[in-house]
Amino acid sequence: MTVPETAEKIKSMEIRGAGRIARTAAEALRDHALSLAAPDTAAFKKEMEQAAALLVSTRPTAVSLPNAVHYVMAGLDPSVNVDEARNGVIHRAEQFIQSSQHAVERIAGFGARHIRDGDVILTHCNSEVALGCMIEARRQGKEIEVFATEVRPRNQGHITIRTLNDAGIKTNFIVDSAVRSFINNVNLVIVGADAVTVNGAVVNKIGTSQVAHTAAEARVNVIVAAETYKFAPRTVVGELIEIEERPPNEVLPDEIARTLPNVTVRNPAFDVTPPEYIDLIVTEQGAIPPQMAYVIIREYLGWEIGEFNPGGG
Ligand code: RUB
Repeated sequence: MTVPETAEKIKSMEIRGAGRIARTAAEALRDHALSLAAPDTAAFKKEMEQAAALLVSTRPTAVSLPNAVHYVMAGLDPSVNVDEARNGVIHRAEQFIQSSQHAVERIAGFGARHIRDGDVILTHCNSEVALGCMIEARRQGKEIEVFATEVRPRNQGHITIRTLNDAGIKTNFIVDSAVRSFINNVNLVIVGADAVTVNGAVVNKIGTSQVAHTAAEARVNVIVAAETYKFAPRTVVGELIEIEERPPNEVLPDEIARTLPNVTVRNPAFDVTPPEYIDLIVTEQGAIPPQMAYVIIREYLGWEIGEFNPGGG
């Protein structure tokens, strides 16, 4: 798939979910590097940077995307010949894809440890790592049951219930607004993340903060499953995560909206759950309380407070 094709598929959400978006972007950069007929390293670098910028511009919230692109592009050494520069990019892209897949597997293992036999788990949206934890728990023989939300407006819950069904997990499908009605039937919430900030706030599908708030009120633990590349280094220097606002017609058909001139449809795709509502973030490096997010950013993404690098990811 070409870079513009990949960018279009990420934008239209044919490819979605923060981990998949990151791996697909790394693949697109690898394939672009392979096929580029650049006369020299400077021209190669320029073309690669344009491709990287196009990919990063597709969806603003999932930090895994700029983190992946930054990781891959760091393999491009401008001081070597064009073939060496090409190999550098290809190598880093392969490394990212492999370590991402490995991270997803490790998180499933770590997350499953926090799931007990008989647990009833609520999940929101469609997260491969959150689902990975549940599927691994089931594989270990734990009898679990899941409540999965619908996830308006894009219905990612439909993907979630198919995956759970196929894994043989007893599942209840509910509308988003039914979370509070069922929270007392549940004893654990597990969700994924698009971004984790330095103070341990989690950015995930719109509605996650309502779910977490409801869980906190009911004293139900909330676990977030997130690879380290979902942690946002630039929040260390005070940058905020941009919340993507998607087209109104995802929520209300244009033909109805047209008849309602006084109505504005707002469609933010993500929201921010404060660290107070989160008990644990499970990463491939182990489980941490949200307050330890800075350690992940420093140790695994190599960002120190005070080392502000304007060109970095
Ligand atoms: C997806 C979403 C997921 C996270 C984590 O939103 O909010 O919970 O991306 O997913 P969208 P994963 O459907 O708008 O991309 O664990 O698969 O990376």
